[in-house]
Amino acid sequence: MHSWPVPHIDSVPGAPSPLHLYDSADEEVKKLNIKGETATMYVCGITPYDSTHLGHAATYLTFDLIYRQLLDNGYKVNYAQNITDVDDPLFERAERDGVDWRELGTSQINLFRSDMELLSVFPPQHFVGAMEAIDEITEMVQALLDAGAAYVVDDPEYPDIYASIEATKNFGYESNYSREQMEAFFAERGGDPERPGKRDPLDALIWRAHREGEPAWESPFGPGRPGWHIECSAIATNRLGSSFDIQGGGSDLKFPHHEFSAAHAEAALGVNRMAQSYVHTGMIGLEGTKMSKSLGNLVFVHKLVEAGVDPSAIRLGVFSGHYREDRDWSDEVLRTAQERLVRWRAASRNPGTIEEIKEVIHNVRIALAEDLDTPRAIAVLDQWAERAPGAAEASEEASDVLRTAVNSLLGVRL
Ligand code: 5CA
Ligand code: ZN
Repeated sequence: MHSWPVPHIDSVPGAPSPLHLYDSADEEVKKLNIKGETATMYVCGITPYDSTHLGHAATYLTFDLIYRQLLDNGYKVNYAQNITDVDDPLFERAERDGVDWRELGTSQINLFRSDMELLSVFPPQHFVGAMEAIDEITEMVQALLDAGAAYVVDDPEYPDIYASIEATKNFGYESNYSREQMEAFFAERGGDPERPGKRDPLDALIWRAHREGEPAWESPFGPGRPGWHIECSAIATNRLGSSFDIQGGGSDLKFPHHEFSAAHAEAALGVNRMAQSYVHTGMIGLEGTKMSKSLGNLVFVHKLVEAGVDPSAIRLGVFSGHYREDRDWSDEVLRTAQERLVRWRAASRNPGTIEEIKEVIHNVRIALAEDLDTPRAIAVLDQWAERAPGAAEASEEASDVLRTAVNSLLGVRL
């Protein structure tokens, strides 16, 4: 599927700082160890039944910062993202609104693309819908069956296929959750612990046999549609290889989704660890409650922009908190970001000497390289803006360098 245009950035003078990120599996901040000249990143994409809200935007903005850090460090980035364009929430919403679920998906994917473009988010080179990936998903289901890692439930009417939680020895390494936590999250987040015929209540669905009224695709094991986790295992590993650098998404995907995506891929492809780093963003809420489509407490990117909000202010608002913290979006967060943008823009017209600016950029880079410490990077720029105008005469070179750095590293246009 086509994605959206690549934002323009220029290279930033001075030395980059190697990127360190918190890995949920190893539970520590680690230096990314990239082999060769290309970093590989997969980020779980949207389920397109409602428009992009600030929560989704914050997650994709976080991985956009990672992308920009990798570019600054001289790497190419091979980036893949899925679209869960076949799933129950889509069918339910389409039914409720009396529209075709495919049309609903298409319209929301279009909105997502335009929101990402408005926010100057780097697009994935591989933007792949589940429907486009049916063949590769059925191949992986077959590989799991062949390896004895999956089984068909004993139900002649609905012969669904499940992957066994015992298929990989290190299952659980990604989330580090206890069995109790796994059971709670599995039931809460789309799992079916009560399904009769499963060997373990936590076994995950990888192929759902056709039900009346649901879309279905032919496969060697009968008509049906893919389970959720295997969609990401197949789309990621077929584009990035059986082991890649970063698997990303919101913290709500830590379990079961990322645990099973990794386990399915590892069992099917015979690797120990699908991703070097599992990176999770905190949940954005509104007045203390997680923003979610099912609750309807949403702030939409395109509505803010239509109301005249500068996308750079949205980025600054999101980056004013640390990406791993659950945090609220509010009018106050937005107002503070808008005021900051005005101050920075004024300061960038007379920013100080080129030496001062290089020091500021160095400190911004160091903050971002330490697990994307955006609050600290913003504080560095706030201090600079307070001091400027420092020089007696405006330096065009200093203005250019400062604007280039803020645009390239943070995606904020001054
Ligand atoms: N299609 C699946 C992933 S394969 C999915 O979770 N879709 S989603 O539309 O529900 O979410 C898209 C991305 O936004 C996911 O990475 C999810 O973790 C993230 N996300 C959802 N809600 C929030 C929120 N309130 N704050 C931050 N990130 C969020
Ligand atoms: Zn996913």
